[in-house]
Amino acid sequence: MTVQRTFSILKPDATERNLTGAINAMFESNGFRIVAQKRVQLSRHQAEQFYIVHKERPFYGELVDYMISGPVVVQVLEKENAVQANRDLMGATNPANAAEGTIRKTFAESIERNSVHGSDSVENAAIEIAYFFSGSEIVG
Ligand code: IDP
Ligand code: MG
Repeated sequence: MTVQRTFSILKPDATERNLTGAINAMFESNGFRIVAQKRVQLSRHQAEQFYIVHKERPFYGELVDYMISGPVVVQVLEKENAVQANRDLMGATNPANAAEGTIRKTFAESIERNSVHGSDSVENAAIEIAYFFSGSEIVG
């Protein structure tokens, strides 16, 4: 196992319900270190580019509207095997299918308003981290 970094977003449904501390507590109690974090309002362009892989999906337009509907918290999380470990802690995309104890089972409102984003591969983690953070903003 090697220490990895993954990219995380606390989505607008989480900031709206004042859940940023509760979700961060789940990260920290599960051994993640939050090595970078900032609260931002995404522009439409940023949200469109971030989710460009889903451009052809029927939910793309609504997803972009949702992601710019309020502030988000962008983060870098560090842990051994962080990418897969965070996918496991987040739970399934649809909270109806998410396991007990996962963030999405605990907090998500719907398949769209599912509280958190987490990178799905080490390669995408590096791309997503670089999209939002400069090297000097990440303090391990
Ligand atoms: P993930 O966040 O678990 O990796 P993806 O399939 O990459 O899931 O989808 C990105 C985001 O798009 C989801 O987290 C969710 O907010 C939204 N989304 C995914 N599938 C649907 C859907 O069928 N309807 C509405 N929104 C969706
Ligand atoms: Mg995804």
